[in-house]
Amino acid sequence: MTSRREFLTSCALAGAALGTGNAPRARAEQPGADPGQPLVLSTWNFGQAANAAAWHVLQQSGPALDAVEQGAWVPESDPDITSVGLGGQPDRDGHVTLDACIMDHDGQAGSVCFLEGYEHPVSVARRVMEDTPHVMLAGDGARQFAAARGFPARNLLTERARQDWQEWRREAKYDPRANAERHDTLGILARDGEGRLAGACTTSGMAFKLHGRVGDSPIIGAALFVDGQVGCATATGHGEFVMRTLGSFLVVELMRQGRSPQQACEEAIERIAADLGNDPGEVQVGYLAMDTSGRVGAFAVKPGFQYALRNGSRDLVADAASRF
Ligand code: SD4
Repeated sequence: MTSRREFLTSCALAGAALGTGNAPRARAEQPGADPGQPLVLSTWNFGQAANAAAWHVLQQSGPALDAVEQGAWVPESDPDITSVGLGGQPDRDGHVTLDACIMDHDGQAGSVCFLEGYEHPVSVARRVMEDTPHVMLAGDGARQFAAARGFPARNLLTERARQDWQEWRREAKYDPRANAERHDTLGILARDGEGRLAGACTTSGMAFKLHGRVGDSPIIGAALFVDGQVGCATATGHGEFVMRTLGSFLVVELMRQGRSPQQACEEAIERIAADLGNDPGEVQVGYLAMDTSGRVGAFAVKPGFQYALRNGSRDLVADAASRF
């Protein structure tokens, strides 16, 4: 007996092989960096500003870990980006709750989830990584930790986000919004001049989510994974689909087995697409990856996913190819 998943997987792979049906729209390798040169990649077009901050660190021979943290600060502090940090849209009950993580080239990782009232969750995550024997702190514990480490508390709910929330409440239906059209999570990956990799991910998550909902962004292996000997990957979009397939870990493991970053991103998206049939509907997931030699991959469930790349000669925003 063939399961639905096996059936969809075999149809999708047959379609891709024949170049018919829902075959990926493009399979070109993405531009990368010259061997040995620094490189920074970020999700979405707002990642270009994050890349600029990260690039500043890399240009001064700073470590990739500092670069991704500094890059993540940019959307975290930007009140006009309504899906990260200050200005992020609140949950169903009006709370801005943040998820973030950071990972280093040697496998060290730190994470916070369901954190309220601190503008830079990525830095709180870094302190979890560097100052504690733990990987992840949640909710009130994360908040107490941030306070104890001297991070300044701040109300992150801007007037614009509050108005959006009130408008949503007036519609009187409970329908968490995945805010893909609002250019969601920042995932940022960097390689420094020493060849060290690092990554970070930061978000306010799905708009108007259930209070307490945690997405993929703080989950090591879901929205971020770094292996200094292989490569690194990050994810954006509908976190539940990324969490169920542990997408970034999958991308890095596929690179370990010999896939290029592009092939690895496509195969990880295929795991998700196999369960979507012919129509992804509202579902969007984008993966972004680089390997230790500076090759880059990017692929999404459907059109619209952009990523930003910065290296010595390029500073660009590109459209990722997609499965549908
Ligand atoms: C999450 N991937 O929390 C993040 C951001 C998001 O629609 O919700 N995007 O799932």
